[in-house]
Amino acid sequence: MTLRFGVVGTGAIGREHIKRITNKLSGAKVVAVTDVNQDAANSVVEEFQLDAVVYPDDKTLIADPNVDAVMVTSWGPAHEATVVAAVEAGKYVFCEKPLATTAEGCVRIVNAEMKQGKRLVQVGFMRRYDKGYVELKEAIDNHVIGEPLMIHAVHRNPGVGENYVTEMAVNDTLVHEIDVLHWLVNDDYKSVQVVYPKKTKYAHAKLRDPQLFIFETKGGIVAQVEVFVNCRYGYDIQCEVVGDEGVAKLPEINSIALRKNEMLSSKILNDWKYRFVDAYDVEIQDFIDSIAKTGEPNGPTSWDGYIVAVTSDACIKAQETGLKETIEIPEKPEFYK
Ligand code: NAI
Ligand code: ISE
Repeated sequence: MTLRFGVVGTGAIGREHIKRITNKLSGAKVVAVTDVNQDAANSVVEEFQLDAVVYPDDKTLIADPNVDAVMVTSWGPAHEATVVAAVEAGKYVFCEKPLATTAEGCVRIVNAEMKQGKRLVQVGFMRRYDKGYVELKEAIDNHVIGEPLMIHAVHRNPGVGENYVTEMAVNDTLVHEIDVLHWLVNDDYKSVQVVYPKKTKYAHAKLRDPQLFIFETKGGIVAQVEVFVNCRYGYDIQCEVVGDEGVAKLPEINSIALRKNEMLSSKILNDWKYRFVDAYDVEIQDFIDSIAKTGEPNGPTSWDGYIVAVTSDACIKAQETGLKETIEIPEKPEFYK
């Protein structure tokens, strides 16, 4: 069986995913695309020589009987409407983060999916497919480091545009840690506090940068996450879990150690598309394969997307108040267990 994708949003990551589905992965092809910028949609068909229809909008794309699965790679605020419409039409959905920009929006998606009676949606939390995070989780699950006590994590981007404001450190960037850290340690968040260190001279007026998020889980683990999106030197993701029997740390990326000019150096990447290239491949291949095998996607669910949205709301409140804010994680429905 070939899974036929319709792609909504042919910007940066939309093009990356179209490229990997077309040139690298197996069991799927892109048969339809749309973008509010029709030139972008047309150019992607030309660039990757796709045998695909260019639709004027998501509604007409979803209605195409040749589209089995909708890939949502438009801007975050547009995700909810497309995902709900696709689920109501009974289509599979691979949605990039965030699932929706509000917790209420995620609830509407969860309800629409439960009404269909089977899992249709996978959210693009690709770190769960990254080799380093998978090894870290195995070490934790196998009690190699004993009981996890603390997590130190770093999420650094070289720079951001003028449209990236303080809240986006949560909705656009921290969302990856919100999802992956509680998954790593099998625990739920209880509270969050935000501390603003001295501001970098490279951040514009509407952006506090860097920011430090301090989470506490129900089990008592403290996770501190630095988000620094104007670090200049590269794209740098770090994660260290401290246990009572040892410490496990995300490996550095594979690179030769260069000895030259009285220096010992190794490479640092500069973009998410390179740092997580393998993880994106594996996550989308898993989406394709599990639908072929079981009729349902197997990766992060709409419920996971909802939990991230609930946690993000508390983080944004904590950004505003400077106080320790409670995170109320709702009970998971049987459907998602
Ligand atoms: P982008 O701005 O490069 O591309 C978004 C595209 O969507 C644009 O071409 C825009 O015209 C189109 N679009 C917007 N609203 C639309 C609508 N209603 N219908 C059809 N097309 C629409 O943005 P980028 O970087 O590709 O991000 C897209 C999504 O992917 C975002 O939600 C972002 O958070 C997520 N993302 C995830 C990453 C990850 O590491 N998992 C990395 C980068 C982005
Ligand atoms: C981007 O949208 C991503 O999802 C990247 O993984 C993240 O590092 C970056 O901060 C976001 O802007």
